[in-house]
Amino acid sequence: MKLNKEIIGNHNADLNSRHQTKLQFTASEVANTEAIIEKLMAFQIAIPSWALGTGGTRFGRFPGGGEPRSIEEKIEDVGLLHKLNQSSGAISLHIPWDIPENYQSIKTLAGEHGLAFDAVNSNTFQDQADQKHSYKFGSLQNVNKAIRKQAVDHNIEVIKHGVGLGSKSLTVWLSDGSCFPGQLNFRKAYQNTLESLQEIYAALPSDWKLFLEYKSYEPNFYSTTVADWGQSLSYVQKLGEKASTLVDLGHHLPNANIEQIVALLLMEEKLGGFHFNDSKYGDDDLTAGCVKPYQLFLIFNELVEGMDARGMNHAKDLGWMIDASHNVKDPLEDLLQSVEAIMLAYAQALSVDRKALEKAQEENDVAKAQEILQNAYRTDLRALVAEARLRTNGALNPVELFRKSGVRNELIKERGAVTVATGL
Ligand code: PSV
Ligand code: MN
Ligand code: MN
Repeated sequence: MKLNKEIIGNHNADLNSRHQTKLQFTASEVANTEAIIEKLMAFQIAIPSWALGTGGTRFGRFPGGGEPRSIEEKIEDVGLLHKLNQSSGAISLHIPWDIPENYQSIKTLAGEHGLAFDAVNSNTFQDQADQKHSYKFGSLQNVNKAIRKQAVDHNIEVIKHGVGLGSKSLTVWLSDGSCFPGQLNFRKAYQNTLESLQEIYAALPSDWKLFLEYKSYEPNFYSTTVADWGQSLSYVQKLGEKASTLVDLGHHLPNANIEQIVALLLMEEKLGGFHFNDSKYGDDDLTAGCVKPYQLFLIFNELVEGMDARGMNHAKDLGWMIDASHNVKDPLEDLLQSVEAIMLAYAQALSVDRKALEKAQEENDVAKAQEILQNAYRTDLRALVAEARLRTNGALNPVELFRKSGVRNELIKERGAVTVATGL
């Protein structure tokens, strides 16, 4: 047992008096602290199985020690995160980086850690050793029907794994596109992709959802067949009710107004969920909120505004997931930091005085509207996020406890000093 209630309890007892002072101050500054804490307590963010190892880039990879070598060890790692923050209660698998074999025992193990299975992800952007056809020129868009069929069959296989584990959604990200002008007939590529997606959609169980991720470029650098939110929306509207768009924060062209995209997708009832991460340049997959925390807050501001208006539940109605990985930090510390940043942005958005904001907007009082948002963003709400953890038996300071309790060393002893988790 790497972390138990006693260790967490002692850590909290040590930090509690300082925490209470901060909490009281925050409560004196913010009107609705209890309501915010309650929402935070219910909030869960799924952890991708591929973020549990050091990510690497195409230039090199520097694996850390004690990385998980199997699905079981990945579940154990997410279980550790969840014990620390009580907000990471789901894991998202990527097939075939993960190949679940015995559904029952994997489900039992996840249950012991209090984890559910979030969206399953298909992979038609790499060739696998046992694969008949190559995806070099695309998968669902491919000019060759046999290749399209292979990619469709793979997605159906992924759905079957998800059904075995109790997952309720499939996320499709395609690297399909072209590298040079003239390589692709755009309309044919669109049509082939649509027909392939329709076949996958037809295989979805009735209570499942399909999320279609978009990305403006990479690995194809001239065109991408699902390049932006408008293109994703055009596919999912044709697919039907169970299909919606997934917003990965790193998949936009520079300076895109992501919060406006979020508002429009919500309005169209086609916002399926998120891959949270942050970036300076492109799809950098950095820790959520590490470069542009104000943007993260503005995105949550639209979510709170748009979802509350239609009675949606933030904890249940959208797929919230992290999609970040990197070369230089302990992946578990990084994930704890991402979850914290997301919770904080959510708390800040919940603290916005909506009535006052609406009034300022109706009166075209630009400076006032800006003041309201900036005031919410600049008020330190970290004590509320910590309090939500305290009330759910998580740790007041997860990163500090992770370090102090020597969890990584225990993992290294158990799994080895050089281990490579499966993933990109
Ligand atoms: C592609 O860049 C992506 O964001 C998709 O979500 C993939 O499934 C994931 O990264 C793989 O790392
Ligand atoms: Mn993603
Ligand atoms: Mn990405």
